[in-house]
Amino acid sequence: MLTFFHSPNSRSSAIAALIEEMNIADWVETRIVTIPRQDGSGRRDPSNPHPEGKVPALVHDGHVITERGAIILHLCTLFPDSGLSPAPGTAAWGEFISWMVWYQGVLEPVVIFEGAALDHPWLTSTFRSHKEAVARIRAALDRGPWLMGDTYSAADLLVHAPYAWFKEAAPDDPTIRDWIARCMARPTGRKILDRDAALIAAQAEATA
Ligand SMILES: N[C@@H](CCC(=O)N[C@@H](CS)C(=O)NCC(=O)O)C(=O)O
Repeated sequence: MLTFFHSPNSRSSAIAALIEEMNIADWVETRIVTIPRQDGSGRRDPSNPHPEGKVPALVHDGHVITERGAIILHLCTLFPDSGLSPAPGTAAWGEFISWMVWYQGVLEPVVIFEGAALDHPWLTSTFRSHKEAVARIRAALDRGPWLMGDTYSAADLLVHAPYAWFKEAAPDDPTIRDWIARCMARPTGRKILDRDAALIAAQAEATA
C-alpha cells in the first residue's frame, strides 16, 4: 500500500503533480497534513510520518520514503510504464537518476545559498555555484527540448520546480525560461495549483 503525505502549496505539490502525470492516483492514497509555514501559520502534524515533520513523505507498506528525488525514483520504478522516466536499469535510467540526485544534492542547495547570499570556499568547492548549475541545465536543453531529450520526464518536473515557485531565482536565459514555461503549462500542474488553492481555502476555513 502506498500513502502520500501532502501539504498544499509546498514542495510536495511536485509529487502531487507527478502522481497526476503518471496517472497512478488509484494506487496512491493521498493524505493532507499541515506543516509550519514561513509566515508563522500552520503547525507540525502528528499524523505525518516524515522524521522532520516535512512534506513530501511516501509510505510504502510501512517504509517511510522522503526527499522528492527518492520518491520520484521509487514511483517510477514501481510504475515503469507510466512514461515519466526511462526504463529502470537502462543507460538512460542512470542519467535520469543523476538528475534526481543532482537536484537534491546540488541544485536546490545552490539556489538557497544564492537566495540567502551565502558564499564560502567550502560551499563553492562542494557545490560549485548556481551559475554553473544553470549551465548544466542549458547544455541539456540545447540537446533538448527536454532535459532527457525528446520526451518530457519527471526530471523536468523536479528540476524546474524551484523556478516555478521562486520566480526571482529563474535564470535570465530565454531557452531556460521557455522550458520553465513549457513545464508550468502542463495541464497537471494547473490542476494541482487549483486543487491546492481549494485545500488552502478549506484549511483556512477550518482554523477560522
Ligand atoms: N529536501 C526535501 C525538502 C522538504 C521540505 O523542506 N519541505 C517543506 C515544504 S516546502 C516542509 O515540509 N517544511 C516544513 C518545515 O520546515 O517544518 C525534499 O526535497 O523533499
